[in-house]
Parts: sequence; C-alpha cells; structure tokens
Amino acid sequence: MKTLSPLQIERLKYQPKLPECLKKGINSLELVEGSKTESVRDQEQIKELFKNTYGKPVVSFKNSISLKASEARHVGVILSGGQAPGGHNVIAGLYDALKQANSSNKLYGFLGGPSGIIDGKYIEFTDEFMDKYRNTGGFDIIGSGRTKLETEEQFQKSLAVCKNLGISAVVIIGGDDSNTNAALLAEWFVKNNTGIQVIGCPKTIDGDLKNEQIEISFGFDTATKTYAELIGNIERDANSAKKYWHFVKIMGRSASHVALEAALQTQPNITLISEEVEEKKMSLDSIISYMCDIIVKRANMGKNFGIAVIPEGLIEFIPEMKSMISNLNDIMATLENDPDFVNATTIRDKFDIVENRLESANAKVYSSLPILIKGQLLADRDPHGNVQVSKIETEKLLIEMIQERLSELKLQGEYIGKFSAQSHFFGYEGRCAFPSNFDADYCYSLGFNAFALINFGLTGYLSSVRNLTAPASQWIAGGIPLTMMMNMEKRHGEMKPVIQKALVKLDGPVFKQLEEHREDWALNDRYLFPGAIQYFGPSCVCDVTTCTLQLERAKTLAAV
Ligand code: FBP
Repeated sequence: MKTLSPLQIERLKYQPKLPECLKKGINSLELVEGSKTESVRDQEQIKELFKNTYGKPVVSFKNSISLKASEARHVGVILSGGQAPGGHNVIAGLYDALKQANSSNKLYGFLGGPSGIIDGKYIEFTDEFMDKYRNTGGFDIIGSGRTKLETEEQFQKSLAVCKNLGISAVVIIGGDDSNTNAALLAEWFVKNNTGIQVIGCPKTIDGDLKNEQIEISFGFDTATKTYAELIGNIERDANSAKKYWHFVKIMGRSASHVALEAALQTQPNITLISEEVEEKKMSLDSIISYMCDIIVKRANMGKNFGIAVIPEGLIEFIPEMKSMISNLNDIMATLENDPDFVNATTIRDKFDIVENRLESANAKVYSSLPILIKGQLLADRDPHGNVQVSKIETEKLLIEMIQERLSELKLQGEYIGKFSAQSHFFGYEGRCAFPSNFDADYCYSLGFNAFALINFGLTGYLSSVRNLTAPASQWIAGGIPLTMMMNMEKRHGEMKPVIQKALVKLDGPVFKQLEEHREDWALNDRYLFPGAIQYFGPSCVCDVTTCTLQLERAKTLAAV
C-alpha cells in the first residue's frame, strides 16, 4: 500500500527560496529601524491600551559584516484560525532558522490553536517530524483553533506553560483576529515583565490582512488559483452544455479580494463585489435587478447559461442586511442566555422571538427572508463575535429571488428564456491545497524572518516580507508593529481593539480592471481556463503570482 502520492514525494524535496539577506544566514543580519508608527485609527485609545508596545518603528534586515552570536532559545508556535496553504512552511522556515542560529534551540508546537498554549498541550519539533510536512498544505501538523486570547486567566495560564517549557518567544500564525490575539498577548507579557516575546505571521486566504508593508497574506495565492481552476472548469461545462446558470459563492469572510481575484483569472459573466454593493448602497432588490438584467439580455441572445461569482461576505454588505445583522448580533448575545429562546420548541418560535426583539425596520427585513436563511443567521457566532458567513447560503437566496423575479418578467412578456440554476460554494476546497511555489517560498521566508525578529529581541511585531513580484532573492525582510494595523470596533456588543480588515479599494487597480471589462464579459463569453496549479515546468506557468498582487505592486512601483 502506498503511504504517499507521487506529488507528495516530489514536493517534499522542494527547497523553498529565501530573500538574499536571509539566505546569507540568520546570524549575519543587522536590524535597520525606520520611523515610529501610529495605529490606523483611534490612536489615543490604542496607545492607552497598548502602553508598552505602541508606536514602535517599522524594521528591516540587511546583512552585517560581523557574525552575531545567538543565545539559546526555546520558541513556541501556534497556528490560529482558518487553514491557509503554506502554514507548514512557515513552521519549517522558523524551525530551520532557529536550528541554524543555535543547534540547541527548541521549537514547541501548541496543539489545536491558541487553546494549546492555555492548556499546555504541545509537541516538540524534531528534524524527522518537520521533514514530513515540508511544502504540504493543511494545518494538521499541530492543528488550529479560533480561541480568543483576552482574559487575565488565559494570559496567566499561557505564562505558566511558557515558563514550564523555558519558552522566551511565541509565534502566532494567523489572520486579523489571531494577530489581534498576538498584539494583546505581547502587551500583557511586556506589562508583566515576563521577558516573553510575541511575533505574528500574516495568514489568511481572505487576503484582507495587508498594508504597504504586508503586500499579501499567505495562502491567498494558492486558494485563489484553486478556486479559479474550479470556476474555469465550470465555465467550460456551462459553455458545453449551455443549459445552466452556475452561482458560485467564493470564500472570504468579509472582503471580496478572493472573489475579485478568481474573477480576474476566469472572466465570468457576473461578479458581485461586496464593497461596491455597500458603497453604492445597493439593496438586495437592486442586486437582483442587476443580475436579472444580464440574465434576460443573455436569454435574448439565446444564451440560457452563465456564471455568477458571489463573495461569501456579501450579505453583511447589503445596507438593510448589515443593519439587521448588526442588530441581530447584539441581541444574540442576550438570547443565548434567554430560556424562552433556548427552550423554544420550534424554529418558527425562535424566529418570532427574534422578530419581536429586533428594531422594527430590521424585523421587517428579517421576516422577508426565506426560512433557510433566517435559520442560518441564528447559527452560533465565532469566538470573535463574527457571523459565520460560510454557513449562510447567499447563493441559494439569490437563486430563489431571481427565479421569482424572472417568473414575474415572464408574465409581463419581458423574459423569454429558461432559467435553470446550479449552486456551488468554493471555500474549504482551497484552504489546504499544496502551496503554490509562491506560497511555499513566501511562507518559508515569513517563518525564517519571524525567527530573525525574535533574535533581535522584538515583540508585538508582524513578520513582513515585501517586494513580492520580484524574484525571491530580491524580497525585503523585516517587521511591522502589530499596533500599527489596529483600530477600535464593536465585537459582541462592546468596543474592542482589533486589526483593521483591508477591504477591496474601489479606486484601486484591481477593482478597476473588473469594472473596465465586466460589461463585455457579461454578454460575450470571454471565459479563461487557468487549469490546475503547476509546481514543475516553465516559470511563466509555475511562478506567476496573482493578478491582485501584480496590479497592486505595479501601481505602487509606478508611484515611487
Ligand atoms: P481566517 O480569517 O482565520 O484566515 O479564516 C478565514 C476563513 O477561511 C473565511 O474565508 C471563512 O469565512 C472562515 O474562515 C470559515 O471559518 P471556519 O473554518 O471556522 O468554518
């Protein structure tokens, strides 16, 4: 019986590339400090909450002439939040840098996400164990979780576990919520003179953890290429059978970067962008009108098929839904402990209780929704207070409403077509794919660089590797203070410091690209078929990164 597939065997042999300065060795680096930083918003409140870690400078590395001796260290690592391709390579880079610095260094992996550091569940990495996971997808090496680290008790328990293992630095690999955890833990460790450092790594397929120093979070490259492959296949199927409209919801909890990138790679007939819906204050009704207009025009051309790409987070950006969900989130916190709600015998009784508690305009919106969606909106929030949009079948809501509208149009003689729809949700399919060459290299570099930040005694920093459209040898390694990305937002009904999500910029080059072509793509079939990610072969196929990164970098470089 085979234990590894041929691709697994070949990928284990891949040696990820590093930026030139890191390649020269972990002990040959010099730290270059930039200017002091401020948080993106709410500076006074963030400064007050992060008295010890606020305002630090952006840093970068260059090679030094002399070699730096590296003291022995024990480091802990946590994978946090949703899976993203390349997580194992971050750990591999961290492990290799740590062993290169001092062979007596130890790396501990906390099991099951942030709860591992609280409960003292861990493993110690060895060469043999690490080597089984190089260049593989998934987070199964140590598992992940979404526990929110915020209470004094959790911090005290984490400290005890670190002391017990002699850990002097913790690396948290996560998205915006997980790096908010990292910032809180870093501040608490400094405030309590523990001497324990905390470094974050920018992970999330959603691509919404970015700024000038973080050009993209890892996993976005591989996940979007995986979804684009699947959409391309569906486009070809639709164009062959010519009988279905395919509604494809694409993951990305809030921002539409993933849907936008997948659309640029495949050129579907309709692409909704949540940020545009919000900006233009498009109601659910006007979204349906926009989609029906394209469906009717295509039907008039004899084309009763097409592909619509829908971002996962859409529902929270439709103004009337946003208001209703925000109101619902606030009351859900109280309903969880309300015996009438908890013990309600039927789901309809629960709907009635919710409608009675919602403000009247929001109650009207809630009551107008199909039962399926009403129920899904009541599902548990994640530990950070977010609605779990992956469980809300927006694609089905749209299909149902479009069906109704088209029936009306048919009765009025304004629609002559036949509408038959298929729904899809692509999310989990892309999160554990083998990392593309780009993600394999980027992740390894982020992990290696995280140890360089630790080696210089930094804390409350996010590992940053930049200049990503250039060959890896020219990438720039460094770090940015986590507090720089923070602002205050309402969570579980309370204002909390959190890392601000980077949403799609409607005046940015990526959205502009879609805007320029979407009318053409709507009626004329300009489908592109990206095919599966290639790991071996010509560089123009295997090493190209996403349209998003290329367009954003081209704009930045043009501005310099
Ligand atoms: P992170 O922000 O933790 O990277 O997770 C992102 C994500 O993949 C979203 O795209 C999606 O909405 C969510 O996780 C799904 O969460 P879960 O894995 O808990 O179902």
